[in-house]
Amino acid sequence: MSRGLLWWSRSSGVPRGYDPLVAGRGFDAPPEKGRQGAKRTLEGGTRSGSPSKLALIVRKQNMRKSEENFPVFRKRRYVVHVDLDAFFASVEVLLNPELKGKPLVVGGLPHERGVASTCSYEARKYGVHSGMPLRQCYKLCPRAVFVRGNYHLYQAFSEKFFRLLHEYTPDVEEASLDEAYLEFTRCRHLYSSFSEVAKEIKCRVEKELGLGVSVGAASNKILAKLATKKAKPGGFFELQPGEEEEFLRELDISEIPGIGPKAQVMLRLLNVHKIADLWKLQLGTLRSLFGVMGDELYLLSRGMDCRSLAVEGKPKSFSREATFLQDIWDRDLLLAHLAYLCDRLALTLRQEKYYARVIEVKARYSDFKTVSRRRVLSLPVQETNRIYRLAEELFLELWEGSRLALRLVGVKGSELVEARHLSLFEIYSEREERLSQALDRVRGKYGFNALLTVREKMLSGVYDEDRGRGFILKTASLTR
Ligand code: TTP
Ligand code: MG
Repeated sequence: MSRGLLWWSRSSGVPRGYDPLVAGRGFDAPPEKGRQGAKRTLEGGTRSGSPSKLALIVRKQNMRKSEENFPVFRKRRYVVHVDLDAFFASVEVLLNPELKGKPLVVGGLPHERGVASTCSYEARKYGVHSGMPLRQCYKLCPRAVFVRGNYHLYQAFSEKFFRLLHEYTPDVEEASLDEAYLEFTRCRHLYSSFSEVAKEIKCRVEKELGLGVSVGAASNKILAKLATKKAKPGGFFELQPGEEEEFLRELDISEIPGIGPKAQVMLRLLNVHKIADLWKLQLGTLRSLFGVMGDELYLLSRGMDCRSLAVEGKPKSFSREATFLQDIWDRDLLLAHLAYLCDRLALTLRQEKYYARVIEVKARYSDFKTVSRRRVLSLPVQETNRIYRLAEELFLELWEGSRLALRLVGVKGSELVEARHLSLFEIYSEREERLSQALDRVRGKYGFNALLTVREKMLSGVYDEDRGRGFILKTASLTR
């Protein structure tokens, strides 16, 4: 049998060429001689012998990576992962203490379309989870309290959360609205004990934000994140060096970031359910199954992660989208939504001082089919009118042919740049820029909805308004 060659057996669904007897030898393993009976360890070495070549390469890589970022220290990294518990639901409970201890679903009312943004831990006992259609949540837990949610409020809590975290170290990666990695390797001399700092952060978040939080501490990002998962809800878990193998062994493969539902199906067909099962697969097998991702999977499953924190805080994109209360086919009403979302997106771009080089429009039909169109621009944009004109063009291109009812539209600005260089060959007028600046000034003083276009005004009859913040959409997106 040739190693590295893999083809599918129709009868078993298991790749032929995959031999469990050979599995367990790393890609770097020498031919069989002298290897039989040697038990593989997490580090890719053998219990009886020295670490394998792979382990040495990884260690070297780790060292080089950390040298780039932390030139002085060659010791263990110290990474803390912090994640708020049932974030949106916890904010709701904070505002309305009567909800405490009750199953709570955030995202809409039971009869409404759309999905749950999140739910309290009491609701999770019934099988309810984020992303589940609201009607299904209701079926599973009819006595749950359902709330639509207030996204502006969650954003305000999120900002306060990150401000607090930034007090402790300059190396903070804001991974999502309620989740961050903090690295203390660089400022290790400031603290006598890292676990004490991690615990202090946990206490302060609970006290100053009034929200439950879970904290994990380990020597890299993946282990810290998995430690937080173990600590949830409301706990602190620190993974000590040397404990990695035992910690990872029994975890389900779905815990590894990057193993999505499709990959899980494939792995489970190979009888790989736990992370320890994954260790038995050769790198070559993982490569055949997942391409370049196979390498990452091989390392992450062994708790090896040399990724540094994305601390610059530079976002990759900003997007705004809305799921409608009912499917919409009316062209003007669709464009009204699009205009409002573009307006919000443009405002964010200006507030964050970015220009977008790519504008993308997304539409979801009533049958959930999702389509998108994007345009790469030679002149990056942040002006409301420029963004809307482009978005309208893209939207009509993708929608007018079908004229089907839609359940969602969205607009995204990506490939962000901090300054734009005007081209000699580009016709450019400052008018739009000045108009946007004037718009921001008025809105800064009188609130977002103080100035709306006639098109946007159509939404007044559809949604409630928060004069300062705009319309209260059903699923306002807060993605960065
Ligand atoms: P998560 O941190 O994934 O979830 P959570 O904080 O609600 O619960 P956990 O204790 O497991 O961390 O997401 C943070 C918030 O992001 C969540 O409260 C709601 C929002 N969210 C969505 O809107 N849609 C989603 O699909 C998910 C996963 C989260
Ligand atoms: Mg959370």
